[in-house]
Amino acid sequence: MNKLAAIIILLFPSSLWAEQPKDWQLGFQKAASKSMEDIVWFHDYMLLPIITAITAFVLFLVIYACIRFRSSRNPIASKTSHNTLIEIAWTLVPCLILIVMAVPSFKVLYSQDEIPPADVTIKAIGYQWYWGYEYPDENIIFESYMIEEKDLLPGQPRLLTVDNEIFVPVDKVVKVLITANDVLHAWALPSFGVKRDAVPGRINETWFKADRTGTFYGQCSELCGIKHAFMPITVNVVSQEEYEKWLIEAKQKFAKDNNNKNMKLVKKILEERK
Ligand SMILES: [Cu+2]
Repeated sequence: MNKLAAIIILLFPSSLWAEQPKDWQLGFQKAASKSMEDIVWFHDYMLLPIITAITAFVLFLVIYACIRFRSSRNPIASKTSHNTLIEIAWTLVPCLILIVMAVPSFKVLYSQDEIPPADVTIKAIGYQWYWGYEYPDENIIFESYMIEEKDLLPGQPRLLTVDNEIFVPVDKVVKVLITANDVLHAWALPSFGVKRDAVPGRINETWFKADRTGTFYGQCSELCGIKHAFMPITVNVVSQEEYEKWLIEAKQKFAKDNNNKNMKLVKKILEERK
C-alpha cells in the first residue's frame, strides 16, 4: 500500500502539493493561477516527454554502439568519418524540436508579460532583509518581517510566516510593482507562476490572478546577503468582501500619512538631540 502511494506520488507530483513546499517534494506546487497552469502544462506535457524521449534514444544509441561495434567483433576498425544524410538529420531534428518547444514557450512568456487592466496594484520593495509593501491606490504602506521559529504559533510554517501579510481579492488581476532599496532581491510566488527581480532604482512589473482563496507562500529568489533565506512572502487570497474588510482595518493600521507623521516625529527628536 505504501509502495503504491509512493508510486502515485512520483507519477503525479504537481497535483498533490498545496501552497507551500513539502518535505521530499517533487515537481511544482499546485497552480493557483492560469499562468502557473500554463507553466505546469508546458513542463508536464511538453518538456518532460521530450527530455525523456531524447535521453532514452541517446541511451539506446550508446548501448547499441557498445555492443554492435565492440572490438572483439570488429578487429579492424572502420575509418568512416562522414555521412551526409546523418549529419543533415542530426542538425535538422534538434532545430525542429526547438521550434516545437518555442511556440508554447513564447505564448506563456507573452501572456505573463502583457499586464491586463489591474484591479489591485501592489508595490513590493526588497530590503536587507524583509519586504516592504505599498498599496499606492489605498494609501497603505507596511513592512513584512519573517516570524522567528521560537515565536511561531501552531500550524504556522517555519521560515515562511510573516508578521504582516498581503491581502488580495480572488479572481482579480493584481499588478505587482517590484523594486529594491539596497541590493538585488526577487519577488517570487511559485503557485502564481510569478518571479521578478527587484532592482534598486528600477521598477519591474508583473501580475497574477489567483483562482482560489488560501494562503500562498513565496521567498526572495535572488541571493541578497546573509539573511536571504529569511525574507519570505505571504499572500492571503480572500473574497472581495473580506478584502474590503481588511482594507478598512489596514487603512487605519498602515496609513501612509501616519507613517510620514512618524518620520517627522523621528526627525524632530533627532534634531532636538543635536
Ligand atoms: Cu532578498
